[in-house]
Amino acid sequence: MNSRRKFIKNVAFGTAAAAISPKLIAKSNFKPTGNFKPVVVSTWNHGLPANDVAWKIISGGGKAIDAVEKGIMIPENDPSVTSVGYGGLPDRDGNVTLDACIMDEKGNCGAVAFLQHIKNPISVARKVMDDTPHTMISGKGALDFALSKGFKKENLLTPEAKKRWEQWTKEKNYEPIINIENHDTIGMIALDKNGNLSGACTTSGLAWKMHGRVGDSPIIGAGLFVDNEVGAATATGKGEAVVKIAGTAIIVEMMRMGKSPQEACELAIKRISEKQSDYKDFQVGFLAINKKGEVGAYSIQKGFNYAMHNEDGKNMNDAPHLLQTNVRTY
Ligand code: SD4
Repeated sequence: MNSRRKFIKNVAFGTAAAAISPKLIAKSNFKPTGNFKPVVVSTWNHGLPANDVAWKIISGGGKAIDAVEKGIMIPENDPSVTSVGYGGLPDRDGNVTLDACIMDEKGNCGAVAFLQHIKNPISVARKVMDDTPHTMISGKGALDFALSKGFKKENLLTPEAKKRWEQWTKEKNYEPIINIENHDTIGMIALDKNGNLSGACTTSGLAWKMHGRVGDSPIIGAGLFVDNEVGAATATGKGEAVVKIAGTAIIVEMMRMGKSPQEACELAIKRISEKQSDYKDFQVGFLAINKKGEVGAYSIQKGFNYAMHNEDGKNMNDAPHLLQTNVRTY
């Protein structure tokens, strides 16, 4: 190697070494061993019945990836949950279009976006992960794929959701309201008895959205991210805001660098508030766990809650939030 190239190589190495402190390198190799404290957490009230199913699998020694898939199917199948699966509120043209993703302890992932007529998009996402070389399939391709895998084509627009859409078409006032229109996505993350982390996220997205709009929920690194060495995170709220900061990816990276799940969620919300000047007008909530089974949650506005189930039992928890008073009243 000539001396100039050698010099450049040394300078480049020196710069990289200076940029990454030994402390951070040590933290990034953080690998807790043994004695895992299994836990499952999910966004919002419908997380409780979803967690019941997931916890049964985990407490019986099952895998986190199966727990999150089966758990999340509960709100997908529930017509009273109006922002997930069957019964989800439609887009502005009256179509129910669904987004979902799933990620396992090996870093495998699968997602579907803009999927119509299939009640359990999370299971289609699982098939994308397990049976294809791809990570995301969308629209008609996702529907064709689901049908080829034996999923049933169904009408997902319930009479109640149709009524609400017809009501909306009278005014066509598209203004997502904090904690009402934005509140139903389920993100679930879990740690099983073998210390493996997995996560899943599923939604019908923002009510009355533009036809074809895809939010954060099916996007790995936005609505969901899992790294089995470190932790997992999921998001709810205005997807565009989450996508703009790669929300869950940065939370997991902050945990890798030594932040607790709570600190990491707070820093991600802070990032939104620093970069997005209209942050007071919408809601975003993050939920995270680490390999030690510690949990963190934080949102912009008041009102975000999450369900937790571990060996001590199950409960609902209100997340702390950035703004002390909601800007909107309703
Ligand atoms: C989206 N993040 O499509 C979803 C909506 C949501 O709770 O989370 N609702 O933007």
